[in-house]
Formats: sequence, C-alpha cells, structure tokens
Amino acid sequence: MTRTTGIVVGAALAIAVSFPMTGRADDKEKNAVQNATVHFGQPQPQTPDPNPVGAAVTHFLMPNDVTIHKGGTVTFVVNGGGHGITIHEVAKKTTRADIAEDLCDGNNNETADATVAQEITDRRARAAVCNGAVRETAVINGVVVSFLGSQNLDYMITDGKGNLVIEPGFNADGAINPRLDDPDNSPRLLATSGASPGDTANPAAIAGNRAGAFLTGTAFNPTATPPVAAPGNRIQVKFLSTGRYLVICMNRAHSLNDHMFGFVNVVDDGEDK
Ligand SMILES: [Cu+2]
Repeated sequence: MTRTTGIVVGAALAIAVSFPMTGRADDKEKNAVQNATVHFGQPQPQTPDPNPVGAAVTHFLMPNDVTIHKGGTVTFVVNGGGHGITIHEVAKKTTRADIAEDLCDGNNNETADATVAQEITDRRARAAVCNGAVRETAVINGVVVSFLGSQNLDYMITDGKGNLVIEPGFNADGAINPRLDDPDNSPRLLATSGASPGDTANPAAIAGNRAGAFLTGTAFNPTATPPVAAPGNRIQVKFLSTGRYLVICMNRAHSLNDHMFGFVNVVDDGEDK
C-alpha cells in the first residue's frame, strides 16, 4: 500500500517537473517532427508567370525551413522540371540572409518573413535582374571573359560563420561547371545531379557529361479529367547528426539567380529516437 502511494506521488512529480522543461525548450525543438515532407518547387498546379520571368516564380521550397529529430527523415517531393538537390551542412546560426547575400542580387528582393504575395513580388523583381539573358563579364586568369547568364558567374556561398560552403566555379562556355556542384568545400550529404567525387578515380563512369540528369518532377495535366499531377521523384533523406543543413537546387539558374534554397534543422531533444 505504502509502495503504491509512493509510485503515484513520484509520477505526479515527474509530470509537474516536465512542464517548465518544455517551456524552456527551444522553439525549434518544440516544433520538431520525426518525418517532414518538403516540396522542392511550387506544388501543383504551378503558377508560372508569362515569359520572360516564367517558371522563376515557382523556384522555391515549401516549407523552406523545417526541423526534425535526429534520426528523422525529410522527403523532398520534386515539382516541375530542371531540379537537382544538394544538401550541405552549415553553421547552426546561419540565416537565410547569410546565404542570399552571396547569390545574384544579394538580399535585395529577398524578404525572409514576407507574405506569400510579397514573396512572389520579390521573385519577379529578382528575375528581372538575375536571369539567363543578361550578359556579364569577369576576369579569369587576366583574361576578360563574357558570360551569357548571371548564373554562370562564380559565387562564394558562405555560412553564418563566414565559412565557405559552396563555390560552383565559373561556367564560361556552358560546360565547365554546369551544375551547382561542390563536393569539396563543406560536408555534403546529397547531390542528385552532377559529377561524382569519384570523377578522377573512375572517370569513365561519367565521361563526357559532368552535368548528369535533372530530376523528374510532378507535372500538371490540365487536359485530364480530373486534372492530375503526374508523380515525380520523391527523395527521402535520413539525418543522423544534429545541425543545420542547407538544401539548394543544383540547377545554377534556380539557385544562383532565383534563390531556390531552404534549410533542415536536426535537433536532439534528449529522447531516444
Ligand atoms: Cu531547381
């Protein structure tokens, strides 16, 4: 009888203690889920603008910042064409602005907490400045080289600590560095569409094509009854270590021009998962 009472009292104390601990928990940890789903590209039906902006307004992740438990997964649902996914670890304090400032148009027209309508306005403004039709010049090894497309310039993408995360290199003739593809400058967890770090060990494996293929995304079929979205690739990644991870499109135009990136946070809330 006495022992039973003691167990009940002990349980009540444990519950009482757990509330203040929850209250102190970081917001990210409180909102962490075991398995998240992220749209890589605007979900169907997509609403591209008329040209010249076109599909640029569909180049975003939704949601663009998710938090999961250590050992959990994120499944990326690929929507629309021309995407490749790469994931790099970044410093935990890295903000969206830290990445955006290193891309074309920097933080101009990049409003992190904007309304959906404001985000669309921002994407249009960015596409007017950063696109495949603008001509850029750069000096490479003392030689002035002309580029068609702002996405073909070199960009040094650094994180919140100032560490280099990705440097895609110049893509002067359209073939040197066809993708946002950097296996060397930071820990990379995934790369779906590019060369392989085994490039030198087994060059025959990717001979003649450093670009690889883009992913197959969902496609809307307005002529079907009812209109349906054809399925696309769904890529599930299991995150085994805590940290903050940059998820960015390997299509240079999508990432460097259109800022197609987001984040995954992986937290350990002290529970056995
Ligand atoms: Cu893309």
